[in-house]
Amino acid sequence: MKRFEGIYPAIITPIDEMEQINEKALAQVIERSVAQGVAGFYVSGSTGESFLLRDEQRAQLIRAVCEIVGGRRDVIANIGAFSTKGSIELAHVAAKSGATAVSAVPPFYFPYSKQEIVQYYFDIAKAAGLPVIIYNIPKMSGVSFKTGELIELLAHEGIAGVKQTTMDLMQTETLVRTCGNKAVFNGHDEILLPALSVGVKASIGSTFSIMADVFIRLMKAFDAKDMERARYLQGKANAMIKTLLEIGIFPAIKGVLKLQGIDCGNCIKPFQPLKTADYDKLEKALADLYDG
Ligand code: NGF
Repeated sequence: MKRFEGIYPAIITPIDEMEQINEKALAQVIERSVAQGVAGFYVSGSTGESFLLRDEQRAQLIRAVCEIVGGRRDVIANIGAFSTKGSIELAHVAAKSGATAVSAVPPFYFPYSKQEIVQYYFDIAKAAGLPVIIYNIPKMSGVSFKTGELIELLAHEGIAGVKQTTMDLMQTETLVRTCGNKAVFNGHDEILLPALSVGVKASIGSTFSIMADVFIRLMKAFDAKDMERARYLQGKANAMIKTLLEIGIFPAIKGVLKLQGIDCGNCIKPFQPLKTADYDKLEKALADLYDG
């Protein structure tokens, strides 16, 4: 079973004024993260505005990320779509493009039974030809897995892990302890340090695209048992995350990237462009992040 360890940016999708994917900016975001030492990338997730992209754009994005990364790092592609068939089609794109694994948000909007959701994952695992990582994000998907349900899903040989975008650290701890050979990813950047303390080894997050260096140093401090330093770095990151959340996490991340010299455009409408006052706040938060 493939082991996943380290920091995985959930990458944004750079777009131009026509809402077409800007592959040049995508390459810049990826190269900067590779240089910072990330373990891999999570593409076409929430941060990538995947549910605002057309199907062919999601396929284009997955292909482009795999091509740019070129096997140097892991690529996990979120292929979760409204239907099982749609998810499997994207999984085939990911497999052909050389992705390391696929991930899938549970089917949402319609109220499915747990049995239908479990079958959705089993169907993907059978068809994908790649390890499958469950995307547990109750706040966005509206699907709340009980811990026992996740354990049951993780027992399937095709399911390689779960991405825990939840503050429920008790659930995360139980999964780490009981599903030994499966990957349990932290999914909330603001609780990376507590997640490490319950045994998590890998984290997928939106803010890693703008400050992977801070989180990589945090993980190193944790491994070196330097808790004071690790807490300091989590605090620094959290002050930035507070500002991002106040402005709106995804538009704000694109705003920071612009300030850092990579213009990724705005978020797809109905998201609205940032205002000058937002950029002022982000500029200050960035300066605070790197002072000392
Ligand atoms: O933005 C959310 C929504 N979660 C992301 C991350 O889990 C999204 C998290 O990094 C992701 O992995 C994806 O793009 O699919 C937060 O933005 C961060 O912790 C700030 O709250 O829950």
